[in-house]
Amino acid sequence: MIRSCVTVSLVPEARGGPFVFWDDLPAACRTAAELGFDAVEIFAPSAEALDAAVVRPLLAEYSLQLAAVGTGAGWVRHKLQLCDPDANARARAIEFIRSIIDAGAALGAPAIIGSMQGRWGSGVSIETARTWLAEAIEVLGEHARQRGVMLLVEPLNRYETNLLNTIDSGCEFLATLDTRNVRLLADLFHMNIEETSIAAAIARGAGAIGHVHFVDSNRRAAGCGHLGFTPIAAALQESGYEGYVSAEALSYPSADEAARLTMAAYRRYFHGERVA
Ligand code: LER
Ligand code: MN
Repeated sequence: MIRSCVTVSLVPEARGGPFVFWDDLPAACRTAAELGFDAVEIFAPSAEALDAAVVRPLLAEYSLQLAAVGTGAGWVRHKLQLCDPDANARARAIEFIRSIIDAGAALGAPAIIGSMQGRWGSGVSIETARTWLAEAIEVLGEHARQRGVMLLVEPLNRYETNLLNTIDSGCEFLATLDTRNVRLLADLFHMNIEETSIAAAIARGAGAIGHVHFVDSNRRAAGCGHLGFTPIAAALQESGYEGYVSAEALSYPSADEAARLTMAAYRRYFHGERVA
């Protein structure tokens, strides 16, 4: 069964970014639970912000799962990324991601590598960047496996990376790895920029997709842009996808309204319900 999830950012530097709830994890969990979400996804500033002693009781209080944790704070706060020309900076990027993997794993959640994949350029060739990215994901994928969770790698649109932009490029990348512990994150916003057909890309990525960012063409809540969700939902269901569709959307017109609209779209497209 495909389950519902909503994002919470605890990263002040990410303000204005595509997250539904902000800053207050207990309040976000309360609203998510009231609206019927199965899980939350946390964009945390550091591993310390994911302290299991604090987060686990909160999730239990509201009967929520933790679907995933983001690592992008390594980029937005510390300008770390896996293809930095400086070997020390690459090592720090790996350490930051490892710390988030550990914190997420203690709560049963996989970590996401999106913006931390970095980019080639500034003296780094595309071949070198691909080699560094593969070496890092190999090590981090196995690290996650030892902690009992998957690792998620997210293709991003061309304005955010020049490495992994499509589900096909993600599948080709995974095929070069020895580790089998890495899955792709299919973000419908990025896909709406890069894919010829979102539904066809999902079908080709069957089995490789481990998480979905459920959002519309303009990064507002699903149903508030021009994506056609009927074929997208059908492709996910027909591909046997059983993970979360997680609202990584702008808190527009407000956080509560974006969450409410996402839940209505989730019920409509994944459960066939007609909800306002
Ligand atoms: C960034 O655009 C994004 O989609 C995030 O999920 C990755 O850091
Ligand atoms: Mn995303």
